[in-house]
Amino acid sequence: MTRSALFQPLRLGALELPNRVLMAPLTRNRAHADGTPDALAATYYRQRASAGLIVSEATQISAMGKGYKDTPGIYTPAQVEGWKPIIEAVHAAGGRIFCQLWHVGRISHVSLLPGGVQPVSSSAVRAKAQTFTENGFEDTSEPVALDKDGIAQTLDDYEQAARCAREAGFDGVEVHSANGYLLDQFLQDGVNRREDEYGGSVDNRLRLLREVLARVGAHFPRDRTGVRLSPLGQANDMSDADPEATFTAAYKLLAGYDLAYLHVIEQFFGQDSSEEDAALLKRLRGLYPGTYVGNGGYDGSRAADAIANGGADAIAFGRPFIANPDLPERLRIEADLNEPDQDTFYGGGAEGYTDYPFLASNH
Ligand code: 8OZ
Repeated sequence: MTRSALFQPLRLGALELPNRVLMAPLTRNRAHADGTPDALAATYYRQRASAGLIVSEATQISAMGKGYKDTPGIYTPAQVEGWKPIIEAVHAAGGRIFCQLWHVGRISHVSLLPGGVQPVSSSAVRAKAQTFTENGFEDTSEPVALDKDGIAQTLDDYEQAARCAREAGFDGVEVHSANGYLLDQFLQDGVNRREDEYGGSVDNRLRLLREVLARVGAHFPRDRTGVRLSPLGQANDMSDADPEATFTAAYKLLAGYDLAYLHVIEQFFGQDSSEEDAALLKRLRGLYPGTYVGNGGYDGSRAADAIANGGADAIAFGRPFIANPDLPERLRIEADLNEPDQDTFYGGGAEGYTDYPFLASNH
């Protein structure tokens, strides 16, 4: 199988992508304490502008949405001003960038939240998970269940973040509903024990996602909105009594939305997926007729195969894009890849961020 399937243009909602090699959202923890991105992010993202689409690192929608040290936000004027030159740099280099809208819910720590308040979630169920704070890795704090006012506030925050993303100049937004963060905490019943209209039936557990999409829709049309899900995800202490039923409902819901794309984490780094997992993903895939972006465990040839056989329309690469700013060209010519250095993934400066080499011919 050749790599050519990766380089067929793709209509993704309102956008025309020159290739199907997407940059996955990647948390890098190099923003300032107030959530403004660092100026160096313009270099980092510009270097990767040959991606069919860049999805930004997860970006909190509010102060309560923050769960890790030095992640960026998209809810204040200073943050909007901070993102503008980054987006301009990507556009000037011929690229496209969506903002990943993120609320961590219970995956946070009191030291990261305004006034030291407890994190929020669907239910007051603490995650057996860690986050990183000014003091290194720490256990996540005990959350409180969002009440009706808290849900209303959270929806206002999503809308405000979408407004800010639009003002900053992002080409679209990806709603992060994966990896055990707030929207996943409502979706999956291992956390969601609510007895109101946000809990119980899967239709109820999907209510917050529907409401978030409605509010984000005030600023980005659906053809500039993607959603990320992790149907196999046990990350951040997630579980569901019946993942197939839950994610069948989620895919069917989103299939009716005419989104720019559905982005699915199919495999987690370092975890082999079982045959049952692969079969489940395939059954779910069959439920989604729109543009489908796969992520996790792909290399160039598996990605090209998946696209050629209808398994995906595009593939988002994470770790390979950290280490290879010119990843599409390297995949096209089957060049060697730089190896990512895990020690510089989270936090720090230019090292391991903007200093990975391009191919000699490809500056
Ligand atoms: C790695 C470290 C911190 C956060 C995710 C936003 O898993 C993240 C994340 C990844 O979606």
